[in-house]
Amino acid sequence: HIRSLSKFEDVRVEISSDGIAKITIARPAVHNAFRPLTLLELEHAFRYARDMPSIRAVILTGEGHRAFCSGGDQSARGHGGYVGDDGIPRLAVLDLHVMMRRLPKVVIAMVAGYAIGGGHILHMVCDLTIAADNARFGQTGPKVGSFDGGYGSSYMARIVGQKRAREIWFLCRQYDAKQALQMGLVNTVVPLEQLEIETVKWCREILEKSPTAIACLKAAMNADGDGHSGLSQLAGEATRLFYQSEEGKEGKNAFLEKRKPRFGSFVIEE
Ligand code: 2NE
Repeated sequence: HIRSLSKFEDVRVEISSDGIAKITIARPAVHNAFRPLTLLELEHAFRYARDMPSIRAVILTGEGHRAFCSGGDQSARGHGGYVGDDGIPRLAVLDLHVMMRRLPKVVIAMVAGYAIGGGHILHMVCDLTIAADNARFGQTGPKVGSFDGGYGSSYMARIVGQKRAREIWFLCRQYDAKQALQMGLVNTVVPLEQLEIETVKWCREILEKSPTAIACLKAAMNADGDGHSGLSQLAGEATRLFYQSEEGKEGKNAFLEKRKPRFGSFVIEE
């Protein structure tokens, strides 16, 4: 895992000693637009963050101060999707959204400069967004022949309301950090030079809290919007806790020891 992370071309992963993973999209020449390789590396990075128990919070950001992310790299856009080295057109960013929502840890978008198009949706899918005062937000899909009808539309409408979401998509305007704060698109706005300090401060406050409570709350807040998949995420948290109980272990041990399980002593406490 660690070796493969260090070989990344488009994404940088840094991990602090207190358990914060900082994932940076590093393509500043194109305002951190993502190509298929970028998404593959982001998937690996988020999987790593999920699997490492020592990682408790994740920051997603873009390199430099000019952009968080400008969405899909239009030069990689082919017939039916974005085409990487294997020649297969994909919309892999949609899978990344699901992965970020299913990560049982808090993901914070740290946004300086443009969060535009698919880059805007990436920050929205994060649990929290800390914006610098130079941040600019917006969609471009109807201008550049694209749209995101998944989280990019319905989840956006849940955040900002139906009228605003329709305005954002149908007019393709840009909004500054103050407007984004008023719409509830971001959690706070800070001067650019304070951005990383403030984001780390939020992470450290989260690190002091119960990881299980946070994982369950995230799953609960996703559950209504994500249908069966959301319920499965929430129920998965319950299963994970059950596996850790003596009752859960008795079932497994009885099977492996080829005997009847002894559940008689377990009671459901009110
Ligand atoms: C972000 C924005 C508004 C910034 O404008 P400006 O004027 O400050 O910068 P400029 O000159 O446009 O960009 C700097 C360089 O980055 C490249 C530009 O082509 C330019 O390159 P050079 O001319 O210096 O060589 N660049 C910027 N964004 C890029 C991109 N997305 N792909 C490839 N190259 C890009 C302005 O740059 C802008 O509007 N960018 C395009 C935003 C956009 O339309 N993104 C795609 C939306 S669709 C999407 O993301 C998507 C989806 O909707 C559904 C599924 C999957 C993806």
